[in-house]
Amino acid sequence: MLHLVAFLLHCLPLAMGHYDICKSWVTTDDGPSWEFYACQPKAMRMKDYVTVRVDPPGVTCGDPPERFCTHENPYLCSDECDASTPDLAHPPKLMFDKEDEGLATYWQSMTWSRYPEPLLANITLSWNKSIELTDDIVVTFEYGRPTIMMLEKSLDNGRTWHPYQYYADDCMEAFGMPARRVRDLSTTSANRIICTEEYSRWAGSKKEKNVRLEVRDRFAIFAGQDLRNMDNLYTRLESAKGLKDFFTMTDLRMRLLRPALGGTYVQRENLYKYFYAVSNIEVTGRCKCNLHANLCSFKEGSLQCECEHNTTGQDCGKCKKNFRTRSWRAGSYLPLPNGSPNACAAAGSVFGNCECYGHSNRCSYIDFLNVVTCVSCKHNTRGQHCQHCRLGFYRNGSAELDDENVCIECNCNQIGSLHDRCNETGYCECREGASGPKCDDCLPNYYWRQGCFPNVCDEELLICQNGGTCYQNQRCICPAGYKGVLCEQSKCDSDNKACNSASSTYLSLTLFLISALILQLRRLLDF
Ligand SMILES: *[C@@H]1O[C@H](CO)[C@@H](O)[C@H](O)[C@H]1NC(C)=O
Ligand SMILES: *[C@@H]1O[C@H](CO)[C@@H](O)[C@H](O)[C@H]1NC(C)=O
Ligand SMILES: *[C@@H]1O[C@H](CO)[C@@H](O)[C@H](O)[C@H]1NC(C)=O
Ligand SMILES: *[C@@H]1O[C@H](CO)[C@@H](O)[C@H](O)[C@H]1NC(C)=O
Ligand SMILES: *[C@@H]1O[C@H](CO)[C@@H](O)[C@H](O)[C@H]1NC(C)=O
Ligand SMILES: [Ca+2]
Repeated sequence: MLHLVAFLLHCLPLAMGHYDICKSWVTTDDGPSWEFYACQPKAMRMKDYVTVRVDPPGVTCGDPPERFCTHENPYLCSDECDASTPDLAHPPKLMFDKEDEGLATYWQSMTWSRYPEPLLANITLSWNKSIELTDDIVVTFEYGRPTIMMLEKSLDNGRTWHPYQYYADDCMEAFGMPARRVRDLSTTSANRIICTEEYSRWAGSKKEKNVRLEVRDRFAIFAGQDLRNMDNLYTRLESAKGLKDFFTMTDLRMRLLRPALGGTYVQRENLYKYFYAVSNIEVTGRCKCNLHANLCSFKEGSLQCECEHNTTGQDCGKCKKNFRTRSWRAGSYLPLPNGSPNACAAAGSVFGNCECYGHSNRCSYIDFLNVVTCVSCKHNTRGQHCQHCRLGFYRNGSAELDDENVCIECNCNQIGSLHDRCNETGYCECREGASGPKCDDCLPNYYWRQGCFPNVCDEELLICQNGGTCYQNQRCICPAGYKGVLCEQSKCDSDNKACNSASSTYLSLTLFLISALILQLRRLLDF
């Protein structure tokens, strides 16, 4: 019995208890029926489902075979890496295998023989599925931890990447960031991206092998040190902006930027002791199923949520066909303890048969028209069935009507276009002189300046005369002595007096002005 209690206590934080059933058959006064709850799959060892890629392609050791030594034994370089000999090869898959007690198997890079060129390697893990971390990521390095590395993650299968955590023996020097520890973060900074020095300092290659991304410590900010108050964590995950996403990813990339040095500087005469060796990457997490599934299975090489609540998709991210009366919503951890399933509803279950293509949660009966219509169409749609796009938006012809992004903003240039509307292919109606789909360009022989205006001058027909230069098609900058739109007029032409040079004109003009001024002053003083 005591054993069992100890076991349960041990498992509690990892399993995180609740939300493990999606529905149950209950008997009420009205008879038996299904009751639905928010639900999520159990945490798993995610390394079992990952595909890995190591870059650059030739960075794995052993091709050609290479000798290496260790920091503890720097001059006994008898170890060998040979990709063609199974016993001596160190391929990437050894970062994810099951290890017999005491016998580490590891991926290893080539040595830093090209010093001072940096020794760089990327290890990219891809799940082709959104997953949510439930425990620390732990990367185990044999022969010493890197002195500089960073983690990046992607939420969109590797299309875009974001920094996740920085690691260095000197954060300021390596990344220009002050060193921080997760333990010092507060409730408002729980999803801050930090640089830590805790896992990069030399402490002997056998003693300190692990580099962590601390998930538990971040959970503990809300749930307390032993993660007892999970209710508070779930409440925060639901309400704090960006917090859930912080623990979510589809891909993880480790960028190894400088290997263990075993001291303060690199010994050029023995570069065979500098390299990376990773024996294990532990990622504990669950499939992200938007609280609509409690099972996640590995099918055809990919993880896939087994969706309930009439949802579908890899992450249960949309409603099944014919269940789109309401727009799709993720389940919610709240209210505690069972959450809200936010299930998709069958067409016809609300107000007869009013289809809203998933853009509205509500239908309303309009008495005098005797019609049922969708209320507050979202996603920039409008119409009785939310089947049209709002003004200023156009329909994406290749998207289904129930796609959240079916209406695309016209984005007409406010100055260049006549109005906000555009045609079915997104073309706006342009004012005179403007062109381009959004009317943000000018036709030839027009220039842009808060709208399109006909060129005043150019290099072809409207050439500035008498050595004038054309300024941005807007005006001619005339040399002294000439004026007119194209500098075509000599200033002397209009004077009756013959003027010899421009400067004499200016001089006489200046003299005239000064005398006029003196005259004015005199009048004022006399007054
Ligand atoms: C590692 O990935 C980054 C992008 O995240 C890229 O800029 C860099 O060149 C890659 N390094 C190597 C060694 O492939
Ligand atoms: C990723 O998962 C999707 C959905 O399960 C699947 O259709 C696709 O083939 C997978 N892609 C790869 C590269 O495995
Ligand atoms: C999903 O649809 C089925 C079939 O119509 C129905 O029996 C079930 O109750 C629905 N589930 C939810 C959560 O609405
Ligand atoms: C239109 O929808 C299709 C299918 O969903 C999508 O691939 C495409 O990117 C969309 N086009 C635009 C301009 O958003
Ligand atoms: C939209 O306008 C552009 C430019 O005037 C035109 O080429 C295109 O054919 C129009 N598309 C439709 C569907 O009318
Ligand atoms: Ca291993």
